[in-house]
Amino acid sequence: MLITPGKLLAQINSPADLKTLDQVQLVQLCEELRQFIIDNVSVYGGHFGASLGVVELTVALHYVFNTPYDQLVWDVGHQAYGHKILTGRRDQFHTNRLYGGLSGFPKRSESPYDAFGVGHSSTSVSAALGMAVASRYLKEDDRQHVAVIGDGAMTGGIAFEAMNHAGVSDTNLLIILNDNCMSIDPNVGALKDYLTDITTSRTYNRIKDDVWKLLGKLSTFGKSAQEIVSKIENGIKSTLLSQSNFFESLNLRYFGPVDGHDVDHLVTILRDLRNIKGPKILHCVTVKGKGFAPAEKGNATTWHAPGTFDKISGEIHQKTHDAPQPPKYQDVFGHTLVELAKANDKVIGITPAMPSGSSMNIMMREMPDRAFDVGIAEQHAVTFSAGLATQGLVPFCNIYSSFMQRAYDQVIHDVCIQNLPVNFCLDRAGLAGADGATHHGAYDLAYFRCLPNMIVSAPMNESELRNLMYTAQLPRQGKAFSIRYPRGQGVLINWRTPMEQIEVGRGRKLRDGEDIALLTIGHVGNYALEVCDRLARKGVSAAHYDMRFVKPVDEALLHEVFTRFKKIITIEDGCMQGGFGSAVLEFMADQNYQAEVRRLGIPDRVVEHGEQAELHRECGYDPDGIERVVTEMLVSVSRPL
Ligand SMILES: Cc1ncc(C[n+]2csc(CCOP(=O)(O)OP(=O)(O)O)c2C)c(N)n1
Repeated sequence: MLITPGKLLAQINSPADLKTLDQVQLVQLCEELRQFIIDNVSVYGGHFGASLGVVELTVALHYVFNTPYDQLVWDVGHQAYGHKILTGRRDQFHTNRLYGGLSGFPKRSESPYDAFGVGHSSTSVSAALGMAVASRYLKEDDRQHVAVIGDGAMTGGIAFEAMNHAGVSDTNLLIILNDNCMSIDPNVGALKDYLTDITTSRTYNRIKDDVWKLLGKLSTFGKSAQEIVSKIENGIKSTLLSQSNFFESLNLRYFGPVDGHDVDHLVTILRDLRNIKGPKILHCVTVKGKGFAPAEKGNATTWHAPGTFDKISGEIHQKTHDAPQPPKYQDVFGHTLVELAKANDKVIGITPAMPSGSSMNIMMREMPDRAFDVGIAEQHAVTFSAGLATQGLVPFCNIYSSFMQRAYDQVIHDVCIQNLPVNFCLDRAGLAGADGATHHGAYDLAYFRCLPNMIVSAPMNESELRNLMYTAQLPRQGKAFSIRYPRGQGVLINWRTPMEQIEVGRGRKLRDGEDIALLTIGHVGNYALEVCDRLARKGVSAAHYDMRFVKPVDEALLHEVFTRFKKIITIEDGCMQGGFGSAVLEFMADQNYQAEVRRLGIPDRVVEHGEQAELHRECGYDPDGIERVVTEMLVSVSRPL
C-alpha cells in the first residue's frame, strides 16, 4: 500500500527537486517528511527514532550539498530513511525491509546516493575519509565528503582510528556528530560525559557564538575567507587549549554544538562549512524520536525499532496469541545468566551496546556491578573478557554473531592463543531476517571452527541453551566456549528446566531410522524433526542426529552415522563453506568413509533481507526444502561408491 506524501514531498523525486524549494519552505518539507516516515513505519515496522531525529539534518544536507557528486555516508544507516525518501525511493518506501523490497540500510547497489553500504556501526569516518583522499588524488578539489555519525557509533574504536588519521589529512571531510545521548540503549562511557559537558559548558557556548558571528560574515570576505578562518581557529585554539577540546586536539576543526532541529540554521551553517577546507566536525544536538510525542517523551530504546504501532495513540501493536508462546532465545539467555551468576559469584556479563537486544539488561538491573555495557566496542568487549578470565572470573561475553566479526583477531590473539576460558554467547546467529545481509550471523560456525582452543556449540532449544550455559560456567582448563543461537523464539513453553552438564563434544540421536540420516546443528534441528515426522507418514524412515557441537565434533556418533547410512544430509543455519557440513565431510575423508552427503545451509553468496522463514526457504533448508532433498536422494541412483 502506497502512503500518500504531503504536498511538497510529493514533488521531490531527487535532491535536484529539493533545491528548487525556497529555504523558507524547508520547515514544511521537514514536517511532511517526518509524517511520511511515521505513516510508513507505523504500518510496516522498521527503525524509527533515529530517522525522526535527523529529518532536518537530512533535508539540510541534500539542500546544501551536491549529492551524489558530494558524498554522504551515514553511519550504521538505520537513520537514513529520510535520505532514501528524498533520493528517489519515496514510492518504494513501503517495501522497506520486506523480502524483495528496499534495504533498511544504505546500499551502493540500490542507489548512487548511497555512497557506502552500512549496517555495522562506526565505519562512516573511515569510508568518507577514503573517498576524500581519493578525490584529492584525482584532483576533484571541489568535491565534499560528509560522514554523519551518532554519539553511540562514535564509541566504536574504528571511529577514533579514522579521526586520528583524518586530523593529519588535508581533505574536504566534514564529520557531523549527531548527538542524541542515545545508542539503542542510553549511551555509555566517558565520551558521552564529555559530549554532555561540552554541550552544556557556558565558556564553550560563548566562544561558539563568537565564532558563528564571524563565520556568518565569511561570504562577504570572499577570497580572504580562509585567512579569517585561520584567525578564528587560532582564537578558538588559544581559548580552548585551557579547555582542551578533544576533537581540536586531534586537529579536527570543531564547530558547535548546534540545534540539529533548526533546519534554517543548519542550511546556513552547512553552507559556511562547505567553504572551509580541511577536516572538520560539526556537533549537532538532536532528539531521538523528534516530532512524535510518544517516542520523544517515552522510552527511546523501545522506539528505536518499535514494530508496528498506532500513529495517533502511539500504542505499539502486540502480537496476540491464543496459546502460550515459547520465549525468545535472548530472554532465556538473560534469565539463565542471572540464575548462574547467583550460584557462581565468578560469573560476569559483558555486552557491547546491546543490553536490550541481548537481554543482558536483566543482569544489569539485578546485578549492576557484575554486568557491563562497554559501548559499541566488540573488540574491547572480547579483550576485556579475556582480561577478566586471566583473573579466574567467568565472563559471558554476549555479541551478535555478525558483530563478532569485528573482534576476530581479539578472539584469536587474546583468547585462543592464550587458551583463556572465555564464554561467547552469539545471539542472532544464522539468517537474521529483515536487517538483511549485514546482520546475518552466517559465518561464526566457520570462523570459530578453525581456531584452536575453541569449543563451538549450538543448542536446539531453550533447555539445551541453559545446559550449555551451565556447562560453560563450570571450571575448566582453558578453552573458549561459544554458544550460538538464533534471533527469535525457541520451541519450549516450559523452558525453565533444571540445568545439567552436557559432556563437551557429545551429540545426541533424537530419531532412529533406516533410509537416510539428517545431521543438524542448533535450532534447525527442529526442522529436521518435523521432516522426520512427515517422512514417517510417507513410509520413509529417517534418523535425526542433533550434533550440538561442531567442535569438538562427536566422532563416536559420526562413526555410527557413516557405518549405518549411505545417504546423509547435513543442515545448518550458517554458511556451507567451512561450517558444520564441512566438518562432517572432513571427518568422512579423514576416516575413509564413503557416502552420499548433501549439505544444506547458507550458500556462497550474499543473502538479502526478508523474514527468517522466507530466507530459509530461499536457501533451501526450511522443512519443505529438506524434504525435497531427502526425496531426491532416495529416488536417485547413487553413483557407485
Ligand atoms: C558493530 C555494531 N555493533 C552494534 C550495532 C547495533 N546498533 C545499531 S544502531 C546502534 C546504536 C547507534 O547509536 P547512535 O550512533 O548514537 O545512533 P542513534 O540510533 O542514537 O541515532 C547499535 C548499537 C551495530 N549496528 N554495529
